Parts: sequence; structure tokens; C-alpha cells
Amino acid sequence: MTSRLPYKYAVPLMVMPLLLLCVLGCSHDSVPAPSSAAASQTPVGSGPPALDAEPAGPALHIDAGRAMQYTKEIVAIGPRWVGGSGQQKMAAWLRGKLKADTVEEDAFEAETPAGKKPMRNFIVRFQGTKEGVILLGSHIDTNYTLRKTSYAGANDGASSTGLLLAIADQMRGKKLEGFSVWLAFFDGEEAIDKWTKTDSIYGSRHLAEKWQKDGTNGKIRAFLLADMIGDADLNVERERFSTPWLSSLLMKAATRLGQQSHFSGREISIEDDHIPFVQLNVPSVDIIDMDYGYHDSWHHTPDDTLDKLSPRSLQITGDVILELIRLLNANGDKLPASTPASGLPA
Ligand code: 1BN
Ligand code: ZN
Repeated sequence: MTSRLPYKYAVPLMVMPLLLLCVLGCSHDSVPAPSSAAASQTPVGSGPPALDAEPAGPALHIDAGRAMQYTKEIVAIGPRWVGGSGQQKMAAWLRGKLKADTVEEDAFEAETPAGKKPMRNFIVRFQGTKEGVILLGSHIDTNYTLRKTSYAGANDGASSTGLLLAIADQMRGKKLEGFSVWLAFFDGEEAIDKWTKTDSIYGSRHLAEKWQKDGTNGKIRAFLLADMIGDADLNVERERFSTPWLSSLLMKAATRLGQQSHFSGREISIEDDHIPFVQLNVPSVDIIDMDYGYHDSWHHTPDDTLDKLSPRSLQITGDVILELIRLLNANGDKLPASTPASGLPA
């Protein structure tokens, strides 16, 4: 019996051998695989180099029990809105956790719809062997508009801060083979009245501006911001203002650890502490889960409590961040030094 394939199947079948030949014999990368910094320069007219170098050795892990314990201690401090007593308690608690580290305090006063408010970012530096910095970030304040409630931001503020401290535990006292790792604990992420460009992300706007003036931004090879990552039902979205190559590398890190199902969420656009850095061409990614409770119903409500969190989510996010740092180090020579922002909020 003879049978004839429909045209739509026959044509792909005819070109398949050609494609196969190309896959086997052609260089299908947009640039040749570089083996040195000089070879890695992107030829005119081609896309960015493929970040396909694999890290050597086993993956690293955070201690999720400690991350959860830190998160609980932060929640126990209570509300941490700017200008309140919790803000100072939080600063004192953080100083205590970081007393063995190199810490810079970036205190300033910000003009807000409720008048001048004191704010204080904390920056912790772990020195690497290679020139350049990987910056990790989290915000330490809680929602100002909920200041008269019991709201203590278990997921929104505490979880990512607890996670960064658990990452610091992994860095402390070790020789970091690769880029330096800095941690930024931002104050004043939350709006005082209503989220607008001028009423939000006070701490990160202040630091990004300061680091633009003194040239520090030029050293930052990647900024990894974590926010709302303690949700027991973890689903990190692909955030559209983030730098595309860094979002892709985040997904690669998650996939390497078999955790891609927690990172393959929908695409969303969120203004967060990464925006001032994206605007200044610092490659940045917001690692955020904006689906907290049914239709995000626990977000910015007194229902944002510890019982909604899971150490497993902190483990997954922390391990993926550590894997992303390994990938950034492995591909260090090929990383775009700065990435022009596109599609930012108007
Ligand atoms: C994240 C956590 N954000 C605030 N707290 C950023 C945000 C901005 C989320 C606007 C939703 C809307
Ligand atoms: Zn918030």
C-alpha cells in the first residue's frame, strides 16, 4: 500500500536531514564558544554570547532551618515601618546578626507624603577573588499604611531578609572563588501613602543614585533581588522589567536543581527595589512570588503571617540563588558589563 504524507508533514520531513546535518556540522551558536576573555568579545551584528559554561563541583545549599528561624525572629520584632520603633529594633537586631561582617550603614532622610522620614540601608560585603560584584537584595521595612494593624510582613520583607542572612552564613569565613558578593538590606521599599514613582523604593533609589555617582554601579555584574519568596505555595514569576539574560540564567539555575516548576510562572511586571538599578543599566532580576494566597489575597494584609510560609520555599529560593551565583561566576568573562534597560515603567 502506498501512502502520501500531507504536504504540511512532508516538507518538514524533507528538510529534516538538512537540519540534522547543520546541527551536527555547523556552529549553531551566535558566537564561537570563547575560551578566553579576548575570545569572548561579541562580534558586531551578533547577539549576546551564550552563557553556557557550567559550574564545576556540587551545588551549594543554604540552611533553611536557620533562614526560617531568622524570619521568625524578624516577625517577632513586629511592624518595621519607617519612623516607627520597629525600624530601630530591626536595625539593632541586624547589627547583632552581622557583627562578624564588614557592614556599611547608609542612613539618610527621605521626603515622603508624611514628611521627612529617617531611613537606613545596610550593605554587607564578602570579598571575592575576581573583580566585580554580585549584589543580593531584600527589603527590611513593612507596609506603612498598615502600621496601625498587627501586620509584620512575614512573607513581604521578613522571608527574603531571613534568606539573605542564611546566605551570609554560607559566605562567612570562606574564601570566595569568584566575584565578591554584597548584600543590600533596603529600607523604605513600601509606599507611605500610595505606590508611585516618588512614593516607594526609597532605600534602593537612594543607594542606586549614590553608587551611580561614585562609580560603584559599574562594578555590579548582577543584582539579584528577593521578595515574597517564603510562600509555602512557591511560584516565582518571570518579572518583565528584569534583565532578560539574567532572568534566563535564573531559570537555568532553577532547572539545574530540578526546581523549574517553581519558576515557570506567568510573566508579570512589578515595580520593586530592582527598578532604580535597571534604570542605571545594572543587570538585575526580581525573584518574586506575587501570587500569595488566592489571587494574592494575603499580600499587604494582616494575613501575611508565618503559618503561610514554608522552610522548603526558602530552601528552594536560597539554593537557586547560590546556583545562579555559580553560573554567573562560571560565565564571568562573558557577562554583559551593563545592560541597557528597555520597557521600563513610564
Ligand atoms: C513587593 C512587596 N512590592 C511591595 N511589597 C512591590 C509591589 C508594588 C507589589 C506594587 C505590588 C504592587
Ligand atoms: Zn510590600
